[in-house]
Amino acid sequence: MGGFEPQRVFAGGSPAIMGILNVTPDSFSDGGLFLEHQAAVARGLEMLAEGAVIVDVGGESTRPGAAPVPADEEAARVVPVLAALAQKAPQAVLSVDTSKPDVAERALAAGAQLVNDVTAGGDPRMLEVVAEAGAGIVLMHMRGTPQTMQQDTRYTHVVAEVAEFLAARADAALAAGVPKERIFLDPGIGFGKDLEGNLALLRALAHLAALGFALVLGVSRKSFIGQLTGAAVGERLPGSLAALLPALGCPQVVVRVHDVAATKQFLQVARAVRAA
Ligand code: HH2
Repeated sequence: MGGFEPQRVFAGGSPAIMGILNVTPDSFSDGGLFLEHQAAVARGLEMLAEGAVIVDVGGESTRPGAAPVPADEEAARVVPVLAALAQKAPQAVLSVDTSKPDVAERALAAGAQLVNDVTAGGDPRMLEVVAEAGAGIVLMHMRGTPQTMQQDTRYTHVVAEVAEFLAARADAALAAGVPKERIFLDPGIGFGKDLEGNLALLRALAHLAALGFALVLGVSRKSFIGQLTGAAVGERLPGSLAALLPALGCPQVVVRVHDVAATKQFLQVARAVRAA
Protein backbone atom coordinates (compact mmCIF):
# COMPACT_ATOMS: atom_id res chain seq x y z
CA MET A 1 0.00 0.00 0.00
CA GLY A 2 0.94 3.60 -0.42
CA GLY A 3 4.19 3.21 -2.39
CA PHE A 4 5.03 6.67 -3.70
CA GLU A 5 7.15 7.06 -6.82
CA PRO A 6 8.45 10.66 -6.67
CA GLN A 7 9.85 10.55 -10.21
CA ARG A 8 6.29 10.28 -11.54
CA VAL A 9 5.42 13.73 -10.20
CA PHE A 10 7.95 15.63 -12.34
CA ALA A 11 8.07 13.23 -15.30
CA GLY A 12 6.38 15.95 -17.39
CA GLY A 13 8.56 18.74 -15.98
CA SER A 14 8.07 21.37 -13.28
CA PRO A 15 5.75 22.95 -12.20
CA ALA A 16 3.54 19.85 -11.96
CA ILE A 17 -0.17 20.25 -11.28
CA MET A 18 -2.05 18.98 -8.21
CA GLY A 19 -5.82 19.26 -8.72
CA ILE A 20 -7.94 20.07 -5.67
CA LEU A 21 -10.85 17.74 -4.94
CA ASN A 22 -12.77 18.81 -1.86
CA VAL A 23 -15.28 16.19 -0.74
CA THR A 24 -16.93 18.28 1.90
CA PRO A 25 -20.66 17.75 1.43
CA ASP A 26 -22.67 20.71 2.63
CA SER A 27 -25.85 19.81 0.85
CA PHE A 28 -27.73 16.63 1.66
CA SER A 29 -30.75 15.15 -0.06
CA ASP A 30 -31.94 11.59 -0.76
CA GLY A 31 -29.04 9.76 -2.31
CA GLY A 32 -26.99 12.92 -1.91
CA LEU A 33 -23.91 11.11 -0.68
CA PHE A 34 -23.91 8.73 -3.63
CA LEU A 35 -24.24 11.61 -6.06
CA GLU A 36 -21.54 13.44 -4.18
CA HIS A 37 -19.27 10.40 -4.56
CA GLN A 38 -20.01 10.02 -8.27
CA ALA A 39 -19.48 13.71 -8.87
CA ALA A 40 -16.22 13.70 -6.92
CA VAL A 41 -14.81 10.72 -8.82
CA ALA A 42 -15.88 12.28 -12.14
CA ARG A 43 -14.20 15.57 -11.25
CA GLY A 44 -11.01 13.74 -10.23
CA LEU A 45 -10.88 11.91 -13.56
CA GLU A 46 -11.62 15.16 -15.40
CA MET A 47 -8.71 16.94 -13.68
CA LEU A 48 -6.36 14.08 -14.62
CA ALA A 49 -7.51 14.35 -18.24
CA GLU A 50 -6.92 18.12 -18.09
CA GLY A 51 -3.30 17.67 -17.03
CA ALA A 52 -3.17 17.15 -13.27
CA VAL A 53 -0.45 14.72 -12.20
CA ILE A 54 -1.74 14.55 -8.62
CA VAL A 55 -5.31 14.67 -7.31
CA ASP A 56 -5.52 15.92 -3.72
CA VAL A 57 -8.66 14.61 -2.01
CA GLY A 58 -9.76 16.43 1.14
CA GLY A 59 -12.66 15.75 3.52
CA GLU A 60 -12.15 18.60 5.99
CA SER A 61 -12.14 22.26 5.11
CA THR A 62 -9.16 24.31 6.28
CA ARG A 63 -10.86 27.67 5.63
CA PRO A 64 -10.18 30.23 8.35
CA GLY A 65 -12.57 29.42 11.20
CA ALA A 66 -13.70 26.08 9.70
CA ALA A 67 -15.10 23.50 12.16
CA PRO A 68 -13.11 20.27 12.71
CA VAL A 69 -14.55 17.00 11.30
CA PRO A 70 -14.32 13.70 13.26
CA ALA A 71 -11.87 11.13 11.80
CA ASP A 72 -14.53 8.55 10.91
CA GLU A 73 -16.58 11.11 9.02
CA GLU A 74 -13.54 12.50 7.22
CA ALA A 75 -12.42 8.98 6.22
CA ALA A 76 -15.95 8.12 5.05
CA ARG A 77 -15.79 11.11 2.69
CA VAL A 78 -12.36 10.56 1.17
CA VAL A 79 -11.63 6.81 1.25
CA PRO A 80 -14.32 5.68 -1.26
CA VAL A 81 -13.31 8.47 -3.66
CA LEU A 82 -9.62 7.53 -3.44
CA ALA A 83 -10.43 3.83 -3.91
CA ALA A 84 -12.51 4.56 -7.01
CA LEU A 85 -9.84 6.86 -8.49
CA ALA A 86 -7.09 4.31 -7.76
CA GLN A 87 -9.08 1.72 -9.64
CA LYS A 88 -10.09 3.94 -12.60
CA ALA A 89 -6.82 5.87 -12.95
CA PRO A 90 -3.92 3.67 -11.83
CA GLN A 91 -1.43 6.09 -13.44
CA ALA A 92 -2.45 8.94 -11.14
CA VAL A 93 -0.66 10.02 -7.99
CA LEU A 94 -3.38 10.30 -5.36
CA SER A 95 -2.98 12.51 -2.34
CA VAL A 96 -5.07 12.78 0.81
CA ASP A 97 -5.41 16.22 2.38
CA THR A 98 -5.56 15.37 6.08
CA SER A 99 -3.77 16.04 9.34
CA LYS A 100 -5.16 12.92 11.07
CA PRO A 101 -2.92 9.81 11.05
CA ASP A 102 -5.99 7.50 11.24
CA VAL A 103 -7.47 9.07 8.11
CA ALA A 104 -4.08 9.00 6.35
CA GLU A 105 -3.62 5.31 7.17
CA ARG A 106 -7.01 4.39 5.70
CA ALA A 107 -6.47 6.62 2.66
CA LEU A 108 -3.04 5.08 1.96
CA ALA A 109 -4.56 1.60 2.24
CA ALA A 110 -7.21 2.66 -0.30
CA GLY A 111 -4.62 3.78 -2.87
CA ALA A 112 -3.33 7.23 -1.93
CA GLN A 113 0.46 7.57 -2.14
CA LEU A 114 0.90 11.05 -0.74
CA VAL A 115 -0.30 12.75 2.46
CA ASN A 116 -0.86 16.50 2.33
CA ASP A 117 -0.66 17.56 5.97
CA VAL A 118 -1.31 21.25 6.60
CA THR A 119 0.00 20.78 10.16
CA ALA A 120 3.35 19.39 8.90
CA GLY A 121 3.16 16.25 11.02
CA GLY A 122 1.68 18.10 14.01
CA ASP A 123 0.48 14.70 15.26
CA PRO A 124 3.79 12.83 15.64
CA ARG A 125 2.20 9.53 14.55
CA MET A 126 1.64 11.02 11.07
CA LEU A 127 5.31 10.79 10.12
CA GLU A 128 5.45 7.17 11.31
CA VAL A 129 2.36 6.27 9.26
CA VAL A 130 3.85 7.88 6.14
CA ALA A 131 7.29 6.25 6.61
CA GLU A 132 5.73 2.85 7.25
CA ALA A 133 3.60 3.02 4.08
CA GLY A 134 6.44 4.20 1.86
CA ALA A 135 4.31 7.25 1.10
CA GLY A 136 5.24 10.87 0.42
CA ILE A 137 4.33 13.85 2.58
CA VAL A 138 3.64 17.53 2.08
CA LEU A 139 4.75 19.55 5.12
CA MET A 140 3.01 22.93 5.19
CA HIS A 141 3.65 25.96 7.38
CA MET A 142 0.69 27.29 9.35
CA ARG A 143 0.59 29.40 12.45
CA GLY A 144 -1.91 28.01 14.99
CA THR A 145 -4.94 26.14 13.64
CA PRO A 146 -7.54 27.03 10.99
CA GLN A 147 -9.65 28.34 13.89
CA THR A 148 -6.96 30.74 15.14
CA MET A 149 -4.51 31.29 12.28
CA GLN A 150 -5.70 34.73 11.19
CA GLN A 151 -5.66 36.18 14.74
CA ASP A 152 -1.95 36.98 14.69
CA THR A 153 -0.29 37.38 11.31
CA ARG A 154 2.71 39.46 12.41
CA TYR A 155 6.22 38.14 11.86
CA THR A 156 9.60 39.73 12.37
CA HIS A 157 11.03 37.99 9.30
CA VAL A 158 8.31 35.92 7.69
CA VAL A 159 10.53 34.18 5.13
CA ALA A 160 13.22 33.26 7.68
CA GLU A 161 10.62 32.00 10.17
CA VAL A 162 8.79 29.89 7.61
CA ALA A 163 12.06 28.49 6.20
CA GLU A 164 13.29 27.60 9.68
CA PHE A 165 10.01 25.85 10.54
CA LEU A 166 9.97 23.88 7.27
CA ALA A 167 13.61 22.82 7.64
CA ALA A 168 12.89 21.57 11.17
CA ARG A 169 9.81 19.64 10.05
CA ALA A 170 11.75 18.14 7.14
CA ASP A 171 14.40 16.99 9.65
CA ALA A 172 11.66 15.38 11.74
CA ALA A 173 10.30 13.56 8.67
CA LEU A 174 13.80 12.37 7.72
CA ALA A 175 14.37 11.19 11.29
CA ALA A 176 11.07 9.26 11.14
CA GLY A 177 12.36 7.42 8.07
CA VAL A 178 10.77 9.34 5.19
CA PRO A 179 13.39 9.64 2.42
CA LYS A 180 14.25 13.13 1.18
CA GLU A 181 12.74 12.68 -2.30
CA ARG A 182 9.36 11.88 -0.71
CA ILE A 183 9.21 15.14 1.24
CA PHE A 184 7.57 18.32 -0.13
CA LEU A 185 7.65 21.69 1.64
CA ASP A 186 4.90 24.32 1.37
CA PRO A 187 4.99 27.90 2.71
CA GLY A 188 1.23 27.74 3.42
CA ILE A 189 0.05 30.82 1.56
CA GLY A 190 -2.91 32.31 3.49
CA PHE A 191 -2.38 30.17 6.60
CA GLY A 192 -1.70 32.73 9.31
CA LYS A 193 -0.19 35.38 7.01
CA ASP A 194 -1.36 38.81 5.95
CA LEU A 195 -1.10 40.21 2.43
CA GLU A 196 2.44 41.45 2.93
CA GLY A 197 3.55 38.09 4.37
CA ASN A 198 1.97 36.14 1.50
CA LEU A 199 3.68 38.35 -1.10
CA ALA A 200 7.05 38.14 0.69
CA LEU A 201 6.83 34.34 0.71
CA LEU A 202 5.90 34.21 -2.98
CA ARG A 203 8.81 36.47 -3.85
CA ALA A 204 11.15 34.28 -1.79
CA LEU A 205 10.00 30.96 -3.23
CA ALA A 206 13.45 30.29 -4.72
CA HIS A 207 14.92 30.80 -1.25
CA LEU A 208 12.62 28.06 0.08
CA ALA A 209 13.54 25.82 -2.88
CA ALA A 210 17.18 26.25 -1.82
CA LEU A 211 16.40 24.15 1.27
CA GLY A 212 16.80 21.29 -1.22
CA PHE A 213 13.32 19.76 -1.15
CA ALA A 214 10.56 19.81 -3.74
CA LEU A 215 7.89 22.42 -3.00
CA VAL A 216 4.10 22.61 -3.08
CA LEU A 217 2.51 26.00 -3.68
CA GLY A 218 -1.19 26.71 -3.07
CA VAL A 219 -2.43 30.10 -4.20
CA SER A 220 -5.56 29.15 -6.13
CA ARG A 221 -8.47 31.60 -5.53
CA LYS A 222 -7.04 32.63 -2.13
CA SER A 223 -8.12 35.75 -0.32
CA PHE A 224 -4.88 37.70 -0.88
CA ILE A 225 -5.88 37.80 -4.56
CA GLY A 226 -9.20 39.30 -3.51
CA GLN A 227 -7.38 41.81 -1.30
CA LEU A 228 -5.21 42.91 -4.22
CA THR A 229 -7.93 43.03 -6.87
CA GLY A 230 -11.36 43.12 -5.25
CA ALA A 231 -12.26 39.97 -7.25
CA ALA A 232 -14.80 37.55 -5.72
CA VAL A 233 -13.68 33.94 -5.10
CA GLY A 234 -15.09 32.63 -8.38
CA GLU A 235 -13.38 35.39 -10.38
CA ARG A 236 -9.81 34.91 -9.20
CA LEU A 237 -8.41 32.70 -11.97
CA PRO A 238 -6.28 35.41 -13.64
CA GLY A 239 -4.82 36.43 -10.28
CA SER A 240 -4.29 32.77 -9.36
CA LEU A 241 -2.25 32.28 -12.53
CA ALA A 242 -0.19 35.43 -11.95
CA ALA A 243 0.63 34.24 -8.43
CA LEU A 244 2.23 31.11 -9.94
CA LEU A 245 4.98 33.10 -11.65
CA PRO A 246 7.55 32.53 -8.88
CA ALA A 247 7.10 28.75 -9.28
CA LEU A 248 8.58 28.97 -12.78
CA GLY A 249 11.96 29.89 -11.32
CA CYS A 250 12.22 26.85 -9.03
CA PRO A 251 13.46 23.38 -10.01
CA GLN A 252 10.72 21.17 -8.51
CA VAL A 253 7.35 22.67 -7.63
CA VAL A 254 3.86 21.21 -7.47
CA VAL A 255 1.13 23.82 -7.87
CA ARG A 256 -2.14 23.03 -6.04
CA VAL A 257 -5.03 24.42 -8.10
CA HIS A 258 -8.78 24.31 -8.68
CA ASP A 259 -8.62 25.28 -12.38
CA VAL A 260 -6.47 22.56 -13.91
CA ALA A 261 -7.03 23.14 -17.64
CA ALA A 262 -6.33 26.88 -17.44
CA THR A 263 -3.26 26.32 -15.25
CA LYS A 264 -1.95 23.71 -17.67
CA GLN A 265 -2.22 26.14 -20.60
CA PHE A 266 -0.63 28.95 -18.59
CA LEU A 267 2.31 26.74 -17.60
CA GLN A 268 2.79 25.34 -21.11
CA VAL A 269 3.16 28.82 -22.57
CA ALA A 270 5.16 30.27 -19.69
CA ARG A 271 7.60 27.35 -19.76
CA ALA A 272 8.01 27.57 -23.53
CA VAL A 273 8.81 31.28 -23.30
CA ARG A 274 11.36 30.68 -20.54
CA ALA A 275 12.99 27.88 -22.54
CA ALA A 276 13.15 29.85 -25.83
N1 HH2 B 1 -4.55 25.30 0.91
C1 HH2 B 1 -5.77 24.83 1.29
C2 HH2 B 1 -5.92 23.50 1.68
N2 HH2 B 1 -4.87 22.66 1.70
N3 HH2 B 1 -2.58 22.23 1.30
C3 HH2 B 1 -1.36 22.66 0.93
N4 HH2 B 1 -0.31 21.82 0.91
N5 HH2 B 1 -1.15 23.98 0.54
C4 HH2 B 1 -2.16 24.88 0.52
O1 HH2 B 1 -1.88 26.06 0.19
C5 HH2 B 1 -3.47 24.46 0.91
C6 HH2 B 1 -3.65 23.10 1.30
C7 HH2 B 1 -6.95 25.74 1.27
O2 HH2 B 1 -7.58 25.72 0.03
P1 HH2 B 1 -8.88 24.86 -0.39
O3 HH2 B 1 -8.59 23.40 -0.45
O4 HH2 B 1 -9.36 25.46 -1.63
O5 HH2 B 1 -9.98 25.15 0.69
P2 HH2 B 1 -10.50 24.31 1.93
O6 HH2 B 1 -9.36 23.84 2.73
O7 HH2 B 1 -11.38 25.29 2.66
O8 HH2 B 1 -11.30 23.16 1.44
